[in-house]
Amino acid sequence: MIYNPTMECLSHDKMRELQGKRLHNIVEYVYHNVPFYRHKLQELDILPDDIKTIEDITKLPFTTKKDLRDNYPFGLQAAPQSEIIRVHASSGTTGNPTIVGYTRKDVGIWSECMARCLTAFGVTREDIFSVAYGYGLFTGGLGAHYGVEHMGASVIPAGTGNTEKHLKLIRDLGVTGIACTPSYALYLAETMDKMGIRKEDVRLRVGAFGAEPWTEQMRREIELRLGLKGYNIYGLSEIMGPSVSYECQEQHGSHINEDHFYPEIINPTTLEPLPLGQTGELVFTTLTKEGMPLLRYRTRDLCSLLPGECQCGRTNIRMGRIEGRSDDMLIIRGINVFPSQVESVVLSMQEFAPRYMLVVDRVNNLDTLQVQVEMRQEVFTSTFDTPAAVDQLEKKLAGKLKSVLSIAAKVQLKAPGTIERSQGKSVHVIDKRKL
Ligand code: DLL
Repeated sequence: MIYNPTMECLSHDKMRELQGKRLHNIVEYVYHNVPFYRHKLQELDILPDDIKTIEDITKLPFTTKKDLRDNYPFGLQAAPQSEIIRVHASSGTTGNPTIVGYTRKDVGIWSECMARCLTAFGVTREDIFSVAYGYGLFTGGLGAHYGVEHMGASVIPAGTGNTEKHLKLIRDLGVTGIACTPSYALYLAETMDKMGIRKEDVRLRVGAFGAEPWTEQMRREIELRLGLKGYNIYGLSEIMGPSVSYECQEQHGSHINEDHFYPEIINPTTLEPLPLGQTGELVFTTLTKEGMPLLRYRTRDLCSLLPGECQCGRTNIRMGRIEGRSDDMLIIRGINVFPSQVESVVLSMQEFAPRYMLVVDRVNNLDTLQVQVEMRQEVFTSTFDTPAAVDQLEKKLAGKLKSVLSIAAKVQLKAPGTIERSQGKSVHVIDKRKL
């Protein structure tokens, strides 16, 4: 089944024509409604009427996470506040999160895009679908939730945590589909083992997994242990949230909802567009968004756009798996974490030297984060013999980290001079996960 055959199977030429029209409209819209873009376009001597076809996109300026940060919180919002009905936020590189406002039309388009994904995964109105992405500022929970409702399956808004209760519901209600991070899917499998629930005891048959990188090997393990078929779903809050792209039954790349999100691949150093099939940085332009439209947003995700047609009948272009990032963002339990966020917390506390290390690992299929920090000499001398004082200091730092990162980190205080110094570029992350 294809949810919206008109848009998902549009001929290449018709799609380019539609994208060209929409691009012109969005440039006109931001020119008149977002001073940031008006100034950028004026600097480049571009008027909205100079953008006529989709090929003209290369004339437009890029937008970066830094631009969002510099214009925190609402600087890039195009719609008046009275039209914004939802606000989400995701981690920024420093203290400020990235704020994204959605109009009613945006939420409608998002829900439809999500319904397209679920339909491609084989979900129907008969399914009972559990959403176990985080609900809240993160786009995963509400984004998936609205999509399930939009297509008419039954949604169970499980959220994260409460895993045993959730598994009981999965078994007792005959839940057939689940949306969560791939690592949480593996954690569910572990917990099932502990609770003595066998995969034969549950009716799960389809999983919508994304929000973090995962491998084919992880897919096989999840499928084997939960007895379902796992599909990749990709997205980012700045552009929309989950549903920017999705796998079909062929599982050969993910189709992009390119009538709404126009993709380009660029060389992250020269910023030159790269041909189909080559790996580079993925860039998106939102073609229809009202709340916070973005021109040529640099996602920092590295991947390629796949040439050729898909056997499933959809014509919208496919992207390969995310192969890495061109910045230092980590994704820990589905949450984006920048080492610079940890640095800003460490630097804000007198007790510590600016020496820290993030150690990321995966224990029993759950990501763990340990933050090692060197104490200043005088603090070390005064607390060294007092375990209670060390404990208190660890708790203080852990509390501040939790509020900035939104995930718990285990803190380990170190004696001065004990965190390894690197010879070249300083290293702040040891990632022991094999992804
Ligand atoms: O993770 C939105 C989402 C929610 C996608 C649920 C899929 C499912 P952010 O928190 O803004 O939004 O994080 C976006 O996560 O730039 C990628 O680096 C990474 N990412 C998201 N989906 C995938 C995926 C959501 N399927 C960042 N594979 C993106 C690999 C992914 N990485």
